[in-house]
Amino acid sequence: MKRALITGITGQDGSYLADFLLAKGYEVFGMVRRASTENFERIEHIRSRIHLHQADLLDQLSVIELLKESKPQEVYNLAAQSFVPTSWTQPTLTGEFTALGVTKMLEAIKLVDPAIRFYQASSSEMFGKVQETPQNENTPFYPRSPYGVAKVYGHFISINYRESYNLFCVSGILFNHESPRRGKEFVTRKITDGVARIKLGKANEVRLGNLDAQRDWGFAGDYVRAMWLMLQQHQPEDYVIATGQSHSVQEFVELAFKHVGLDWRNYVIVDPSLFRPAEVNHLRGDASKAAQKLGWKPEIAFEELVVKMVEADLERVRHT
Ligand code: NAP
Ligand code: F7E
Repeated sequence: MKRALITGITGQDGSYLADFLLAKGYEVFGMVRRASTENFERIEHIRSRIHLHQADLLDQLSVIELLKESKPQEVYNLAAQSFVPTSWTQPTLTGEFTALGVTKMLEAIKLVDPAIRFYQASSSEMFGKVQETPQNENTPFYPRSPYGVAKVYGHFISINYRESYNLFCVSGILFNHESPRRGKEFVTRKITDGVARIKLGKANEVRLGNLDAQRDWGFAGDYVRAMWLMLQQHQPEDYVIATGQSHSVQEFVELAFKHVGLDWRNYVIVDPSLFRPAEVNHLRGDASKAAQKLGWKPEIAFEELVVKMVEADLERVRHT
């Protein structure tokens, strides 16, 4: 039985990856940080089938002990401060988790078992003010937030440990991916949660920022499959994972409201306080390398994703 360790297992991607690896027959270990109340909502359904260990990416020794205890063959490093606006209000902490945390895990791997295969959760936010469209593995980075800057560090330190110590490190440059398990502060989930609450009479409006921003949105369940595929290859390489299509925030809003028979103009308020100090206006990825080498392609299209998220929020709000 193969063993995998997931950092960030309580997050959106960690929970889908745990589902995926369990279905593949893996023994799954998850790193969780101590909190005054447990935050295991997304992994409640598999709680009895996974092993949870307390550690923190900020604490080097705890990460070393975690590797010694769990003895994984694969480590998926998904833990990070992942919300872009918070990276402006807590830039140092974001750098410590999202950038230096990667080095702490790599150092632990080098020390405990250099044969471990390592996946780093890189991000399309690294492209930021895009230098070409669509973006591929060779597109230069121009991050536009402290989060994006921290991810560029995590990306290159993974490449550096691969080249310096011959570790099997891969970096998945994943474009935005969403699901009913997406955190409610991210724009897609904020919209679908708002639509459900408005439709069911529990809210009158949803306040949003820049409706013109465009993203290449896919489904998280499809994207965790790509993470696994990257670690099964002979050579460690980096891959862009994306749908190749981009849509504006306004298009997402329109579709979500239309699905429940409402006109979005009556409910959406544009709130300038939600605009960002520096915006990433337009992202669109080219995942042809992943298609060719990994045989990966997304299965859920944009419209289906919007409907899936609205339906899940309607169901949840009805029962709360
Ligand atoms: P998420 O839902 O925000 O989950 C983040 C996870 O990291 C949570 O489990 C969180 O634990 C954990 N974490 C944060 N700081 C930690 C620390 N110091 N020590 C231990 N755990 C810590 O993020 P996601 O959407 O699943 O994304 C997964 C990863 O992919 C992140 O690295 C993100 O930056 C990256 N990424 C995401 C996307 C996307 O569109 N979703 C695209 C590209 C890259 P708590 O539950 O305790 O807070
Ligand atoms: O914003 C605009 C906002 O916060 C998307 C993270 O997973 O994906 C995510 O980062 C766009 C931005 O995601 C609101 O200005 C408008 O242009 O959903 P988001 P993100 O910043 O793209 C990348 C790939 C990651 O790696 C990150 O970890 O939507 N927008 N109005 C809004 N955004 C939010 N959050 N809230 C609004 O009210």
